[in-house]
Amino acid sequence: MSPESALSPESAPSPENALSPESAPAELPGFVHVYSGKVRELYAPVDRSTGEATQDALLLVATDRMSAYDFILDSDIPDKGKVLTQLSLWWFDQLADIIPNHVISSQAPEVPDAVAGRAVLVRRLDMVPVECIGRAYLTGSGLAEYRETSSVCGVPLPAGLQDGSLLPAPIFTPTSKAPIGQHDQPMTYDEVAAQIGEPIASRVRDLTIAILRRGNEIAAERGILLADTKVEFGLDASRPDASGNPAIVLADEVLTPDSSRFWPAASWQPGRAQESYDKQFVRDWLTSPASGWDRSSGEAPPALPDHIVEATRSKYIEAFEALTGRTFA
Ligand code: PZK
Repeated sequence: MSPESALSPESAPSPENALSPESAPAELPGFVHVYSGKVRELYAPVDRSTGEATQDALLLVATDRMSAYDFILDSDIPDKGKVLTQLSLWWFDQLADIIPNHVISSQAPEVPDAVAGRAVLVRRLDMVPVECIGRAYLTGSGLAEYRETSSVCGVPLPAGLQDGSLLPAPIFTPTSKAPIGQHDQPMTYDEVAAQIGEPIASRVRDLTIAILRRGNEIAAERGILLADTKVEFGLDASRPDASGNPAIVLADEVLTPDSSRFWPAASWQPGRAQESYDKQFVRDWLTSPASGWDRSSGEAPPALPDHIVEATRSKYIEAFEALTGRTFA
């Protein structure tokens, strides 16, 4: 994923193609479309008896769309939506002892056949209005901020860190949720606490770090580094915790290549841009003379040739299989 969009997959759609006909959401009988992200769609189930949208559930649908350099590409990556949905579901299970998640069902009959494998019916939560980002390695917007301030989101860091450096300990670097088309803004922990209150702020901070640590422990066994990740939390008032407060629930997708940076451990080398597990072929081709595309032109990139689409599809499947130890069916 492009360095600056990896952690904000729902932000900054290209104005050129955001409203193009091919990105119009599919009609799903029994559901009403409520929101389009860059690469995903959100629907609400229609209550059979009232004919109204239900208030307690949502259908999250992952498409095969791919973004690179802040553009949604014209070429879909076959099976990308399924691979990322199945990976996210696998991670929810790996994290279940750390935090409950929003999944109600990932199967029929709750999930319609038209989106089988790439959609999940989830509990509708009161979303925590902060992008919770954890970083184990320094890169992207975190690196840019460090070079200007020696800190990231108010967290001071030692001198001498480079692109890709392992941080002394994982850090919480939250951002505000920007309106679509704009980039999310860094926040300090104190700003988060002022916005959502200290008890919830400290819990989402600690949970974000715990998820990042667990993700890295598991990825390390498979030769993969997890540089950083964005997670989203919601509050479930229908599930009070021991103190009677709404439970904090893990929402959205988790630890996928669209929400996280995965690096092959074997080629990790601080001091340069790291190889991206999923997008390297796309980036290399788009920035090569073969594409005829000038990144600085502001124009939308061209469609990808079939061999780049196929190589990219293979990388997503390879990441799924390496991390989960399962075969992608
Ligand atoms: C929610 N998004 C982002 C995801 C999109 C956009 N469990 C929940 N309850 C209430 N709201 C959300 C969730 C979740 N997850 C998630 N926006 C709202 C998003 C997928 C597709 F278009």
